[in-house]
Amino acid sequence: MSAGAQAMQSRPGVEIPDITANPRVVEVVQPLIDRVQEVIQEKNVSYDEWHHAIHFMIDLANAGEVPLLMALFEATVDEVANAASASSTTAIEGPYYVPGAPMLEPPYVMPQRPDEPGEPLVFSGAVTTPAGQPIVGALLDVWHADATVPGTYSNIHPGQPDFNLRGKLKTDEQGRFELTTIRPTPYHIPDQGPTGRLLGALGRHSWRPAHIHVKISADGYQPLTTQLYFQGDEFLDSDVASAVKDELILPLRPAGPNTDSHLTLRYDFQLAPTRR
Ligand code: MBD
Ligand code: FE
Repeated sequence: MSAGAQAMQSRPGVEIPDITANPRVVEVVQPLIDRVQEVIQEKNVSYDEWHHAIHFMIDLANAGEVPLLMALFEATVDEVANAASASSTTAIEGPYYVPGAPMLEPPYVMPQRPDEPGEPLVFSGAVTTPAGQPIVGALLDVWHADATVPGTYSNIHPGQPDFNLRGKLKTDEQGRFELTTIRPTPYHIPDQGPTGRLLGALGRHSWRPAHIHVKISADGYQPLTTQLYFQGDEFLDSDVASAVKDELILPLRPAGPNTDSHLTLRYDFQLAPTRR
C-alpha cells in the first residue's frame, strides 16, 4: 500500500475494499433491498418474525430447497426472457432438470423400471422453423415425474434409479420424433420441507398439474425450454408455480378404438433461428 493510501485509511491496517459497482446489481438488488425494508416498516415486522425469516432461509438451504422455492418465481423470468421470442410457447425449466440424461436409440423408449407404474403414453410430433420447415437432428431432452401419487423425479427424490424417466432423442429426416413413456401424475411439493410449510402457512396448496418437461436444441436455432400439460387436469388453473399456458394444454387421445390401447400426445415445436 502506498503512503498516500495508508494516510487515507481511517483505521490503520484495515484495507478499504475496492468496490466497483456492478450496474445490474445496483439496478436490481438495491430496489429489492429497498422493498424488503418498506415491507418491514409497513407491516411492523417484529424481531421474532425477523428471526423466523433467518431460520427459514437456513432451513431452505439445508433442505436443498433453494431451487424449489425459486421455481415459484420463475414464471416471471420466463415471461420477461421470452417476451420477444419467435419460437413456439416456452415454459419454465423448474428445479428438477438434470444434465447428462442418457442419449436414447430409436425406437425411443424412456428409461423406466420393469414394473414402472402408469399408463403407457406415446408422445410424438415435429420440430420445425416458425415457417414449418422441418429441423432434422434437433435434440430433445425430456424429463418428467413418475406416476406414483404424488409424483416423484429421479435424481431428486429417493426411490427411482438414476435418470429414470429422463432421456435425450433426436428428430429424424422429416424433423419428427416419437417417444414411448408413461403418463406422469400431478406433482406435489413435499409438505414436510420449508417450501411446503411456507405454502401451507400462506393457505396455498402445493400441487402442479401433471406435465412433461422438454428442452430442445439445434445448431443455428435458439434453444427452447417448455412443458406440456394434459386437458382435464384438476390443477391447470391453480398451478403452485403459475407456469401453465393455454397453448401448452393438450388432449391425451387413445391410440385406437381398443379401450386398452395406449394414450397419445402430439405436439409440434417451432424453433426460431439464432439471432445474428
Ligand atoms: C416441478 O416439477 C416443477 O416443474 C416446478 C416448476 C416446481 C416444482 C416441481
Ligand atoms: Fe416438473
